[in-house]
Amino acid sequence: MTLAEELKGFLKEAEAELASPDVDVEAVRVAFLGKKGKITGVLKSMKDLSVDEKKEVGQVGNQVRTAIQEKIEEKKAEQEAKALEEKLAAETLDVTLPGAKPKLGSAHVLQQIMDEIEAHFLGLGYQIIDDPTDSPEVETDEYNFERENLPKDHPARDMQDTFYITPEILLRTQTSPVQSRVLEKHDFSKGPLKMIAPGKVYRRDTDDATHSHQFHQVEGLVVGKNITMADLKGTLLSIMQELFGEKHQIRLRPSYFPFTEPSVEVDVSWDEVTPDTKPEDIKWIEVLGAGMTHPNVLKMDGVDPEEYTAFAFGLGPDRFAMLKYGVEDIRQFYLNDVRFLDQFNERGI
Ligand code: FA5
Repeated sequence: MTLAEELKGFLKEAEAELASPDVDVEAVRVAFLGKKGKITGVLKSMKDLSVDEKKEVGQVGNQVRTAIQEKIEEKKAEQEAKALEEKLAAETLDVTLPGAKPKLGSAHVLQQIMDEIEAHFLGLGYQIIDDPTDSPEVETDEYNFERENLPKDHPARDMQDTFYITPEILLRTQTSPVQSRVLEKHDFSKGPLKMIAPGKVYRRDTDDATHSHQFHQVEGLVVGKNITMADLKGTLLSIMQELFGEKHQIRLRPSYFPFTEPSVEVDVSWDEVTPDTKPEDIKWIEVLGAGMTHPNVLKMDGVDPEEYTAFAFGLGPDRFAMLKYGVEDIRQFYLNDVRFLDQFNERGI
């Protein structure tokens, strides 16, 4: 067999090997075209041939090399296409599978309670005062204390120590100063004043399970003609039943605030009260302070106490949220632990 014939035989051999679907294309390339491959081997053995023969074998060698090269490329493309097809078939995308849900946040539980309180009072025709001009968190001693009938030497100031910026400017301890800021501007020719003021307040209280140095209050004030304790009681009963349920009752207990006279503390029944409930079985929880606005406070705000009477209350939404949801430590509201906050996610996610 001449070298040329041998070379042509390699093409047949390579074609036969490449015919198998799973052939290792690279191995075929190395075997035929590699440095130590069959074609190189034949070409190396040409040295004893005549010039014409060398020329012929050289040409055949190149043709066979190119032909095998092409066959290999074809096979490679065929194998890649097949692999892609198989991969696509195996990785079928199920478009009916549910997508990945993004985690949505929700209003903080304290904000939810405040929103409920606001919605209730809006329904009763109250104005909501939350503009920082009328409801500043950085307050003056005058509005926070003096206008609330708490002059500088008043012993009741000890109950509400705060953070001072200067001796006359402080972080407000209560939302009561908003009463004076709004009342002094109120035009009674347009009707009585009915307002609530929700907001943050600060006290130098030591943090514990039921006290925080920063918490929330919602102040309420109604000033008009013939406003009585009965109006106060009905109003407080309505908000308590809104928050805790129709069957809960409230109880007013005498108390003391320098800016109201008489003053009361309000308890709400822990459980529902039915006509069969014995009074001694009711468990009462204290939730807020309230009373009939002191004549001195009305006078300081430019209102004649002979003509107008008023009631006021100060709710603590943090304590409400604790009662409503059975939260045992007020500090939980401020730690920003999402696992805790998620329980109150109004979207239920
Ligand atoms: C007052 O702050 C009065 N200004 C309320 C008031 C307004 C009375 C109008 C009469 C007329 P008191 O200090 O009791 O009152 O606070 C009111 C409510 O705020 C409490 O019932 C309680 O719910 C909440 N509260 C008071 N201190 C804290 C505290 N450190 N942490 C969390 N909540 C508190």
